[in-house]
Amino acid sequence: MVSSFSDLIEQARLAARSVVEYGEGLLHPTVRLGITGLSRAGKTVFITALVHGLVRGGRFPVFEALAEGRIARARLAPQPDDAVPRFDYESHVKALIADRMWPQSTRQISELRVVIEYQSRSGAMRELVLDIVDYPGEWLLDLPLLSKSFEAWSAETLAMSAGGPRAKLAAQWRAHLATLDAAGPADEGAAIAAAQYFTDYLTACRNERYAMSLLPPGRFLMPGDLAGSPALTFAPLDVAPDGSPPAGSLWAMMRRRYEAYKDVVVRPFFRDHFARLDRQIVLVDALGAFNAGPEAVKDLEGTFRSLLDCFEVGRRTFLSALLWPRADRILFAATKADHLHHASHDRLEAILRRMVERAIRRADVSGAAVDVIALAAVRATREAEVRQGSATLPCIVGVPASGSLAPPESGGKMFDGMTEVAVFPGELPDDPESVFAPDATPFRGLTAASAEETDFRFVRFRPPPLEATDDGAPALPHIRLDRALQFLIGDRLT
Ligand SMILES: Nc1nc2c(ncn2[C@@H]2O[C@H](COP(=O)(O)OP(=O)(O)O)[C@@H](O)[C@H]2O)c(=O)[nH]1
Ligand SMILES: [Mg+2]
Repeated sequence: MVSSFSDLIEQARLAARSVVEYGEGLLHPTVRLGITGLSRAGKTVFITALVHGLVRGGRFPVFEALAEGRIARARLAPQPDDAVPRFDYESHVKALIADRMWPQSTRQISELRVVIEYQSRSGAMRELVLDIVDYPGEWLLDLPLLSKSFEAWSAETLAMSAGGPRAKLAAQWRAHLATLDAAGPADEGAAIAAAQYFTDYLTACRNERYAMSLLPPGRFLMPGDLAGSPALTFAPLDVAPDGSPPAGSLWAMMRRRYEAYKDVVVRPFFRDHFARLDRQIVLVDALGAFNAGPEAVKDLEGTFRSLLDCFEVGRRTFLSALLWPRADRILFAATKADHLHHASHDRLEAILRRMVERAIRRADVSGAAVDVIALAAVRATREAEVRQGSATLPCIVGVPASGSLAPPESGGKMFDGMTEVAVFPGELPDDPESVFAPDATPFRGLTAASAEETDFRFVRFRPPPLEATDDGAPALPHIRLDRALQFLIGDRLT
């Protein structure tokens, strides 16, 4: 539904752009691939490994064009958008391969263009331009705000903060909220305090012990150059979902700023970035959620619903068939699967599939193919069976990064960054349903199994050395990265 003049203008801008891009796409077939996920989900590592594999020839048996020997060359090229930082591929590769360190984390959008020269199945030489866009998942999760009033968002945010582990984390903010008079006169001091308490609550939720994922507005956690601006100085109020504020009230002020947030942050992101994507991979640190326990798993499922809603928001807001739907493939990927024994990779995928299917049933994503995968863009571990008494445990072996704390059982010493350790990573349940069963024995997290097993949940393994591929070129080991690549661009290289 076109609801306002500004939406009309936006539509016109989008239409103009997509006509231009359509024309360019005819000359140079292009795929704009969005890589998103919450902070630390694994975006930088994923892009670095993917581009390295394309440019240097990784071991990608499931990626057909490469496996069939039809890719002549893949090279980096200057990106099309002048105002977007370039993805710093060279530094990230150096960190990963030369230093065997994980790349520095970044908290903003970046872009990289790869040109793939390939032979089509009919024998003709062709080029596919792959524009990779790395953007924070926190921005994506803001999109549903576009179709939500301040009052509706307030009610929803308050309801969510009332249950589970969130209730405790929200206590201070809610106590402050209870002192506010929404209909009373606007007060900058109250707005600043409320925004601060609210931000503290969101930050606490994001703590990896809880691994809560569903936390709009995203810029509250990564404000960038908007820190301190009115568009980021608001918070939910306890007001009627269908009410409207008296003039000059705190409520009116909060509502205006909420709308400003949408204008300054959410709409430009939608128009300049999201609406232009052809394909999308959403990286999720699902293991982080499994480690944190059932509440985080429930939260993760809510996140999938929100994510699918995001793809739906576009359709509802912008009707033109030329513009929407544009993203025709969406892949949800659980990252860091090398933290599990391979016996659990399929189980992880099954649980993910189950979550996403439940979400798809509610959101209408017709027009886009949706799939799920469990992968490790960089495989930092190998597998081993370790005897413990009469039993053998399926373990993973890797080098913990130096400094990361060894578990208390080993005397709390520090890892030296050189020595391998074998870890029993815990097992996911065979039956995905059992993760969601409300009664019976609910899933308690990966390492809740038994006491003699050590809590290695937060061990960070160092990146691995390169391994030689069949043709001798050294490549980064991975898990199912080639399958992701096949789903995302394989059909464009036939
Ligand atoms: N073992 C392993 N760890 C990973 C992998 N991908 C990411 N990580 C870990 O997750 C951290 C965050 O990854 P990064 O790509 O920077 O996340 P981003 O914030 O989404 O860009 C890294 O520093 C690594 O410790 C992977 O494939 N395997
Ligand atoms: Mg990053």
